[in-house]
Amino acid sequence: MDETPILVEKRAGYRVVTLNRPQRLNAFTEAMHRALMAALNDAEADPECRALLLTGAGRGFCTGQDLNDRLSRGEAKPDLGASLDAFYNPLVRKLRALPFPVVAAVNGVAAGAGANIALACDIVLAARRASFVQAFARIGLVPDSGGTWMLPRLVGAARARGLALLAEPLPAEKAEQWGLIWKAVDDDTLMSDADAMCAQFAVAPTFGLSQIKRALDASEENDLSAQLDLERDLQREAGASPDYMEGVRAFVEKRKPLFTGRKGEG
Ligand code: T3D
Repeated sequence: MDETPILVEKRAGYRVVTLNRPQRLNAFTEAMHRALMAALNDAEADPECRALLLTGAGRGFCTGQDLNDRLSRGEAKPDLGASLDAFYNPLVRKLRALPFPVVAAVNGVAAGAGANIALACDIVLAARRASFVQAFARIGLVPDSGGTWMLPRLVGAARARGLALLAEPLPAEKAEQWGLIWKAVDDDTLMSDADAMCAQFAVAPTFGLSQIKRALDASEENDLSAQLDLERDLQREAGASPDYMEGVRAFVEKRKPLFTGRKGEG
């Protein structure tokens, strides 16, 4: 079952990365963590890769840590802090820092760290059959992989507390209504919708989009004055990119822009 825990497909300008342990609803083992991080590093190093689509094989997206894995290896008292340091935290940091948009296509249940890894992606599309479960409280744990940081910011304090303490599944449509995700879509159009979005990103001004990611992430900590300074710095760099000039020329010439995605010289 674990021979290829991660599948990678290269498409024109983007990659599809599939969590591939469907019999366990794509729960994480160490091998899957290592393969996923390798796939993300590989995508980052490829200048042709301008977006990434993350999804799950089978009927689930991802159910977080594989709860059988350590028991079956006889690990009675694992250090979960060490596990977060080694695997989950670097994964969330990497997803946030990738210099192109990451789209999560949540095809089914997303539970525990699986839910929060989806939420760490830039855009979350979810099939109507999907749900998001902060399953941690059911087994005496704390929402991790950024859950306690993202939930209150996305849905507000009251709903964050309810989701974390009650650990009830939140259906995709309600997740959209609450602002937890971008959109709930029909089950059978999820992948074509996510593909279309990545194809759009694959011809977008990628460097500019990476600056947007940086600005929005920094805004979580900055006051307005610091954010204005950051916007100035990022805008200076974006304005020096060839894609900015191409965008302006295309607008004036009433044609479609042809973006390189690159930062440009200097
Ligand atoms: O440990 C650390 O390193 C620290 C980090 C922790 C991060 C975490 O993610 S902790 C939270 C771990 N995840 C969970 O607690 C969720 C466990 N899963 C569930 O509660 C349920 O599977 C769901 C509510 C998500 C879905 O329920 P349902 O009824 O749709 O499916 P199911 O029958 O429970 O699951 C189908 C199979 O997948 C089943 O196996 P079986 O009986 O057919 O052989 C089930 O055991 C397996 N499975 C699902 N999730 C996991 C899993 N096996 C191992 N680990 C899982 N997380």
